[in-house]
This record gives sequence, C-alpha cells and structure tokens, in this order.
Amino acid sequence: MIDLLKITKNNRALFLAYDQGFEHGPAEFNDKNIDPEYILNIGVKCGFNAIILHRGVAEKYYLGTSFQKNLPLILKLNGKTNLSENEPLSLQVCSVSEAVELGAAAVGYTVYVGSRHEPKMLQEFGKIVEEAHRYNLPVIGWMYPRGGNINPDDPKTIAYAARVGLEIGADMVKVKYGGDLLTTKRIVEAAGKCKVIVAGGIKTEENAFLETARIVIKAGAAGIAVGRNIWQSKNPEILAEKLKKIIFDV
Ligand code: FBP
Repeated sequence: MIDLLKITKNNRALFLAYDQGFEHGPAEFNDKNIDPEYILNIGVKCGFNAIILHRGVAEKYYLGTSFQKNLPLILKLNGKTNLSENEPLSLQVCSVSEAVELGAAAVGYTVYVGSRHEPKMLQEFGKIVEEAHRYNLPVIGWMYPRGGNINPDDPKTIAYAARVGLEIGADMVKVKYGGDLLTTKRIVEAAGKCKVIVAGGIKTEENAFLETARIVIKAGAAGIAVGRNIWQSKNPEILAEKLKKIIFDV
C-alpha cells in the first residue's frame, strides 16, 4: 500500500482546497482570497496537512518558495470550468511527472461518476493511478456523482462513487457530505481501505459547518478538504483551530 504519511497526521487529514479559480472562476473570490499567496499563508499558519492547487498556481506561487518547505502539495491533474454543459467531462491537464517536478506529495483527479463521459475519465484516472504509484505518489479521487438524471447528493450514489475510487486504486477519495452519520458511515464502509475525505462545500454558518465536521469524523472518515468555508471566512485561523480539534484530538 502507498503510504500517506506526507499528507496525513495520525491517519487524519485537513486539506486546504484552492482549485476553485479553475473550477468555479474568480466569482468565488474577494480582494484578499483572489491572491494565491494569501491562501498559501493560511495553509502554513494554520498547519494544514496539504494544499490543493492546479499546475499554474503551483509553478508561480509555490515551487521554490518557503511555502514548499512548510506545506505539502496535492496537485490536481484534471480540471474543467463551470461553463460547460451538464454532462461534465474533466480531462487531464497536467502529467504525473510534472506533478513530481513541482514537488507534489500527492495527486488528485476528479471523476464525474454517472456522467455520459464517465468512461473517458475512468480510463484516464486508471492510468494516472498506475503512473503515480510507480513514483510512490498517493492518488486522491474526487469522486463526484454528476450528469443527466444523477442526484449528486444521494448518499447511495455517493457511496457507489466512493467504492469506485477503491476499486480503481485510489488511496483516498474526496466525496460530498452524505447528509448524516449513518449515510456517511456507509460511504466510509464502501470505500474500505481507501480513506475518505469529505469536501467542504459552499460557505456555511460556522457552527453548522463544525457540526458536519464532527459527524464526518465520528462516521470514520479521515478528514476534510475545505476551501471556501476557510478562505471566505472573516477569521480563517480561528475556524481552522476548531477544525483541527475536531479532526486530530481523538
Ligand atoms: P470547497 O470546500 O470550497 O467546496 O472545495 C472542495 C471542492 O471539492 C474543490 O476541490 C473543488 O473545486 C470544488 O469543491 C468543486 O465543487 P463543485 O463540485 O461544487 O463544483
């Protein structure tokens, strides 16, 4: 098995997601968080286990800087804008070897499970798993049900997507929240030895977000990958401290 030591602590993880500039566009940003350096500073100061970036930001703001010494990188290898049609297809835009050159400690790839284009993404993801594992790099699958008649929030479909992550060889899957304790437990069971990280989602009232984090950990997930709830917060440091208590103080 590939070890996840560089991006976890006691088998748990808190990741800072900052791939939204690609996936959602600058409409998500304000004057501060549009600057990748602001986000990288949060990542270091708050002790995140890793930051999730696309290649361009990694190359221009991370590579060869002090951030690289203090904050592991998860490099996203595929991406799409939110301007595309409702049968999403996200293909590879960066290679595994380039991720290695950029100092990545792990790579990530989104599969829109259930999309008409699912076979292309599964095939590409399978090749990425093979290549990354040759470098001993952990692979994280963003396993998101999407497209056609799919309900992206149906916990059974999320569990199916998580299971596909295990079957295809991912070391971790990043999934949307299942909605409650029982459904999240089932998602974790479905993923088996493939660890489960739950995505943060849109900015939510802080106490409600922290309660979700508690449920996620109680259900046996390894942690959370949070973006907007942290960097759209007025006080990211305080929220990150609270999240770390929930995730790491077992
Ligand atoms: P957030 O915490 O901001 O939701 O980030 C998690 C994430 O998975 C990002 O990595 C990704 O860009 C985004 O959500 C995708 O969101 P959506 O599936 O809604 O486009």
